[in-house]
Amino acid sequence: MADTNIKNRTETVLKPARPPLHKVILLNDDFTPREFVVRLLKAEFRVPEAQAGIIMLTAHTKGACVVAVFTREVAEEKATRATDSARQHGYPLLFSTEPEE
Ligand code: TYC
Repeated sequence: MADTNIKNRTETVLKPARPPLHKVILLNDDFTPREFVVRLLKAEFRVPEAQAGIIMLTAHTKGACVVAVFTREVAEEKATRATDSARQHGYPLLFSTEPEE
């Protein structure tokens, strides 16, 4: 008969590791208008008006603020896209990315 004793068997099920997340960070500058920052956060990151205002003010007062977290590729793409959009409007606004601890 086949081995029917299922006692004492162990099985290791390996789950695929979750990809590490990266933060998109909004940096303050002295030139970009507040309203433009809020508009860009809403358009590029789909952040609601109230939250966009809080993120903008946090960056304005503290120097930087985390906007959102994504996989590395998506975070870099969104940061580049948002920064490019600011450049196209003539503003020095900068978004950067860094890995989440
Ligand atoms: N500091 C800018 C001003 O006073 C506004 C601003 C806020 C710019 C946040 C960038 O990430 C920023 N016009």
